[in-house]
Amino acid sequence: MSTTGITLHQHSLEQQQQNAHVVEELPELLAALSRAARTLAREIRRAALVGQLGLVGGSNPTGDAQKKLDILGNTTLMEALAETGLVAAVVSEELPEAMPVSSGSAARYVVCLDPLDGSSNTDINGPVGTIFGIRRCGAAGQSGTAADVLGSGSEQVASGYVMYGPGTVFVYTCGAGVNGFTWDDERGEFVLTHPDIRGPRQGHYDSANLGHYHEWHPHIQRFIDYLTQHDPLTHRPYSLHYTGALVADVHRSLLEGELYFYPADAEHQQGKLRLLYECAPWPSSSSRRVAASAQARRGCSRSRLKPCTNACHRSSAALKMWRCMSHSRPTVVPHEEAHT
Ligand code: FBP
Repeated sequence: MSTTGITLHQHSLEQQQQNAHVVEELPELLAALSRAARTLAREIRRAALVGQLGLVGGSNPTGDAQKKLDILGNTTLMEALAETGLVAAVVSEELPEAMPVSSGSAARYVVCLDPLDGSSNTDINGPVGTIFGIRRCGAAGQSGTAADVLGSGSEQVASGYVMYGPGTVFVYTCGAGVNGFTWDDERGEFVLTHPDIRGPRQGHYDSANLGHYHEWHPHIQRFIDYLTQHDPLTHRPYSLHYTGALVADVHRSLLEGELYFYPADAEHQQGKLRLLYECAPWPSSSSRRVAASAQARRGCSRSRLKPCTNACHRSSAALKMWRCMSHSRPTVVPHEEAHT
C-alpha cells in the first residue's frame, strides 16, 4: 500500500514559504541529509553481507572505538552536504575539529553531526541513528570555525535526527513544530507519517544506563529510587527502556513520553553526551530549558559558551531530559529539587 502523504521535500518547501524565520536553503539542506540517510539505511541493512560490521581499529576524538559504519556514515553525510555548496564546515563526532567543506558566498551554514549514533548497536542489528543541527556561519564566504557553533542551541536554524530501525524515520524541526517522515520504498521518498508531534503530557518510561547507578550523584540515585517506587497516582514505577541508542530512546520519548538521562559517572566526569551533536539538536525550539541547565551547571552563560581547547566535542551531563520536541513543556525535576 503506497501512501499519498506529503513528502519531506514538499513539507520543507511549505515550511520555508509559510514561516519568515525559516531560511530559504532549508529544503536543499534537508534534501541532502535525506539522500545521505537513504544511502546509510541501505548500507546499514546490508552491512553484514559486505563486511561493513566491526571496528576500524582507531578511535574518535572523544575516545570511542570507531566502527566501520561510523566512518561510512561520516563520509556519506559529508559528501551529500558538500554537493550543496551551502555548507562552510561540518563538526562531526568522527572528526577532531570543524572540517571546512565549501567556500564561497553561498556557503553560509555549519552542520553539527553525530553520523551514527548508538554505534554499539551496529553489530547486533540494533537501532542506530543520525543526529544533525544546522547553524548559520558568522560571516558568509569564510569557512566555518568552531566559533560559529558555540552559541545557544536556540540559534540553530533546523535540527533533527534519522532513526534506522525496522523502518527509517526522518524527524526535523525548524522552529515551527516537529514532524516525522517514514521512508517509503515504493515512492522512493520520505513521507509524512507523524505530523506535528506532541509528546504525551505524562510518560512512564525512563531510560538510562543503570549500570552506573552507584557512581551517580546521591540526588540522582534518590531520583531513580523515586521513579522505581510503586505509586499508581504518579504513574510509578516507571519502566526502564534503554536501547543503547540515544536516537531510539528520544524517539520513544517524543511519541510515548520518557525521561532519558546520562549523568556524570566515574568514566564520564562530564556525562557522555556531546553538547553540539548529541544534546543541542534535540528540540531546538523547546530545548532552551535543557541547554540552559546544561550550560548553567558548567557556569557558562547561556548566550555564548566560552571557547575552549576542543569546544567541538564538549560533553554535558544531561540530567534534565527532553520529553518532547513539541512546544508543550517537558516534565523535569526542578533544578532546586534535584539538589536538595
Ligand atoms: P555514540 O554511539 O554516537 O557514541 O553515542 C552515544 C551513545 O551510544 C548513545 O547513543 C547511547 O544512549 C549511549 O551512548 C550509550 O552509552 P552506554 O553504552 O555507556 O550506556
